[in-house]
Amino acid sequence: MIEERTVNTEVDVVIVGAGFAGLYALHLLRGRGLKTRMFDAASDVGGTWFWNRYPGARCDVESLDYSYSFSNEIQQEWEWSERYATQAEILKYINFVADRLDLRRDITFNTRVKSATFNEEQSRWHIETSTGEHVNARFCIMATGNLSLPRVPEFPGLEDFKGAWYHTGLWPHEGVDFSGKRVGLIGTGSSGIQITPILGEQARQLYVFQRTANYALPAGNRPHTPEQIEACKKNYPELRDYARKTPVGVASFVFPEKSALEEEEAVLREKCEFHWNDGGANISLLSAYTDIMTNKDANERLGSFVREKIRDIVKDPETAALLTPDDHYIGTKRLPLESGYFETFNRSNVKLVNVRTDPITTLTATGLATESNHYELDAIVFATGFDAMTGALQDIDIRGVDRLPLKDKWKDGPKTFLGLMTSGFPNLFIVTGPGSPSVKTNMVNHIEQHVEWIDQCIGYMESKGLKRIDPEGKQEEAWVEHVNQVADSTLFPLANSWYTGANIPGKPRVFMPYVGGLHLYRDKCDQIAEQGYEGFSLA
Ligand code: N01
Repeated sequence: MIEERTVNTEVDVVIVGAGFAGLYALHLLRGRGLKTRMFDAASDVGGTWFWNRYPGARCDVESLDYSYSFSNEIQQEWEWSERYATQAEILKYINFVADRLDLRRDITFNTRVKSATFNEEQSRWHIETSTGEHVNARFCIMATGNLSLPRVPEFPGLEDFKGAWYHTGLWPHEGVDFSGKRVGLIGTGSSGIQITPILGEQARQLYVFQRTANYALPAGNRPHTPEQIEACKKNYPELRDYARKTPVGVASFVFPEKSALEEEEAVLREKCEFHWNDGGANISLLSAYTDIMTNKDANERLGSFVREKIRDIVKDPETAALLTPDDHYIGTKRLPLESGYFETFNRSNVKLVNVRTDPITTLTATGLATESNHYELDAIVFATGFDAMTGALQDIDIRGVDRLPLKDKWKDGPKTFLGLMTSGFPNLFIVTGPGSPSVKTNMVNHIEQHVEWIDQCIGYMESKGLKRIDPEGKQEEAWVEHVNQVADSTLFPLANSWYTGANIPGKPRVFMPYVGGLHLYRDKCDQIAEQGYEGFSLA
C-alpha cells in the first residue's frame, strides 16, 4: 500500500525531460486531448543540448537528418546553416519548435522529479518533485535521455584544487575564457576530442590526460549551400522516408553489399580515402562493407587505415604512437567526428600525457598529480562522460508493483521489452531506453518512432477503456536474450565502453543498446501494435 500523501495535481500524463523526446511526446499527447505535465531540472528546453555547451560541441549526425520530420511546416521553415550543427544552433532549433508548438505552458522548469511510485489500486503513478509538488498521473513517460547524468571520477583532492573546474556536460552558460591559462583536460571521448582544438588555441598550456587512445574521423564540416538546402527541402518527404528504412535512421546511409575481405586493397584504400576526405565518415565508413562490425579481420582493414592517418598527421612519433588506438576495434566505442583534433598535438603549447601508464593519483591545490609527475594547472576540464543509458532513470526513485525499486530490478543490468517498458512498472514508458536501438542510431529519428508508438498505444488504451499496460515477463526475458544475442554476433561488446557500462565502477557489464537495426526494430514494434500489443498484458 502506498502511504497517504498530498496530491496537488491530477493529470493524464507526466513527462520527465524537455529534450527532443519529451517535447514531441507533449505535442502529441496534448493533441490527443490529454492533460499533460512536463518537468525538467533545467531552466529551459533542450535536454542534452541545454547542458552540453562546451566549446566545440556539435552533433555527429548531419543536421538535415538530426531534426524532427513530423511537421512539414517546421522542416520547411527552419534552415540549418552547416552540415553538422553546433550545440547553439540545435538549441535554437529546439526553442523554435517549443515556441512554434506553444509547448512551454505545460512545462515546469527548474524542477527535478525525485520519485515515481506506482499505486496498484488506482493504476496511477505518483510523482514527487524537488519543489515538493505531488502529481498523480495515469501514465508516466521517462524522456530522460541516455547521456544526461554527468560523471566526475572520484579523484581525491578535488575539493583542494584552487583553480576552476568544469564538466563538459554541465558547461557554464556564460562560457569560459581559457586565454593565458594552464588547462588540464581529462578524457578523450567525443567531448574531449571536440573541445581539444579550441582549448589548444585558447590556453597558454594544454595538457590532455589520456587513458585510452580513441579512433576519430574527420567531420568535414562545412556550410550548406543554398542549392543543398533547396534540394533537401524539396525532397524532404522522400529523404525522411528513406531514412526510416535504414538501420541507423539517416538519409545518406547506403546499404553495403560486399565483405571488406573480398575487396582488393587498392579499391578499399580508394574508398577509405574518399570518405576520409569527404568527412563525416562515421556512418559511411562503418557501413561501407557488410562485415566491418562483425568480423575482426574486416574491421582491421579499416582500423589500420585510420591508424596510419593518425601517424601521418601527428608530427612527433612518440605522441603519434600514444594517440594511436591499440585496445579496441574501430567503431566498437562511439566513433567521434573530429575537426583538427590530431593536428592540435602538433602545437607547441599542447602536451599529451599518458595516464594509463602514469595514472592520476590526486588533485592538489595547484594542479594534478600522477604517479610520477605534478602538473601545475589553473583550470581542469572533465570530459569524463556519463552514467549512460540507465543513470538518469536510476537517479529517480522509481518503484513499481509491490513498490519494487527499479534499481533492484536492474541490479544485474537493465531489463526491458523493446527498450520501451519494463515489466512490473505498468504504464511507465521509457523513450529510447536500454534494449532499444537508441544511441546506435540517429536519435531524433528513433525518438519520433518511439514517441509515436507510445502515443498510439495510449490512444489504443483510451479507445478500449484499458487502464493498465505491462510487458509480460516471458516476452521481456526473450527480448533481453535477443538483444544480447545480436550484440554477441558483433564486435561491439568487446570494447570497454559506456555502451556496456564499463566506464562506471561497479556497474553491471551488459551491452545495452539493440544493434539489430532501427528499420527492423521499427517493423517489430509496428507488428506488435497491429496485433493488439502482443507481448504486453492489458487490463
Ligand atoms: O564521454 P566518454 P564523452 N581517468 O565516456 C576518460 C555523446 N557525445 O562525454 O576510455 C582518466 O565517451 C575515458 O577514458 P577511458 C557520444 O555518444 C556526442 O566524451 O575510459 N580518464 C574517456 O576517454 C559519446 O560517446 C557528441 O579509458 C578517464 C573519457 O574520459 C557520449 O556522448 C559529443 C577517467 C570519457 O569519454 C559520451 O562522450 C559529445 C579517469 N578516471 C558526446 N574516467 C557528438 O558529437 C573517464 N576517463 C554528438
